[in-house]
Amino acid sequence: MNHLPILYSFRRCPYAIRTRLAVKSSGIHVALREVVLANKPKEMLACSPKGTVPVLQLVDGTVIDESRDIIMWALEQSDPQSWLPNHVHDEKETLRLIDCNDYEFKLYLDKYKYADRFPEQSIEYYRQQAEVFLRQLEDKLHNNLYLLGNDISLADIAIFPFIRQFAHVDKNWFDQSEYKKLQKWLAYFLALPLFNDVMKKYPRWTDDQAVLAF
Ligand SMILES: N[C@@H](CCC(=O)N[C@@H](CS)C(=O)NCC(=O)O)C(=O)O
Repeated sequence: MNHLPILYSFRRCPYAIRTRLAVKSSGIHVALREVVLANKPKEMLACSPKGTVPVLQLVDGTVIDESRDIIMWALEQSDPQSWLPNHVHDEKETLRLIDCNDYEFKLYLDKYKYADRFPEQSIEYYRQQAEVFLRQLEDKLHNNLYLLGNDISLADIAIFPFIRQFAHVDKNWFDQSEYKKLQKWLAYFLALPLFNDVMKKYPRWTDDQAVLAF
């Protein structure tokens, strides 16, 4: 019998990072199970056969296996930092930005990161395609400190782990790029205690391990 919901996670996965940020911010306790993607635990695959992290299994057996749904599950119960949008306009813009991140930017990010596996185009081409999104974000940050205004919101939290991944592909290129506001925005999130908290290293979960309350 589990007393806590179980969160299957992988430390460096940007979908898992944004989910851990929301869960941590909500103050809801879960049992963390750190997964190795090349060797996923059968318990995780039994509850979510599609095999992506993050996966949340609630105490009543309900499974939530999309990062956005887990984020909403957490923040709708408790949102002490007011990340959820509270106007229809902000809600639409949040969704638009996260869709753009997840369904367009992420495709080019993967090709940029693993350009040798996609020889149809050059690494520069993939980076330029990804830059379309960077430019959008940079424009938003010209008027505001954060993507939706002068307060941190779900859009920032859901997107910065992906920009972090992009920046790490070629740190020198990113640091010298024209995206000055975005560089500062990213640096701010990387220095947040909450981010460092959710990036702590945990050993790979095995079924004889004591519960790691997160
Ligand atoms: N739409 C999913 C995407 C999650 C996803 O793709 N996670 C990657 C890791 S970053 C994964 O688990 N990939 C499966 C694998 O590499 O085997 C979500 O938002 O939760």
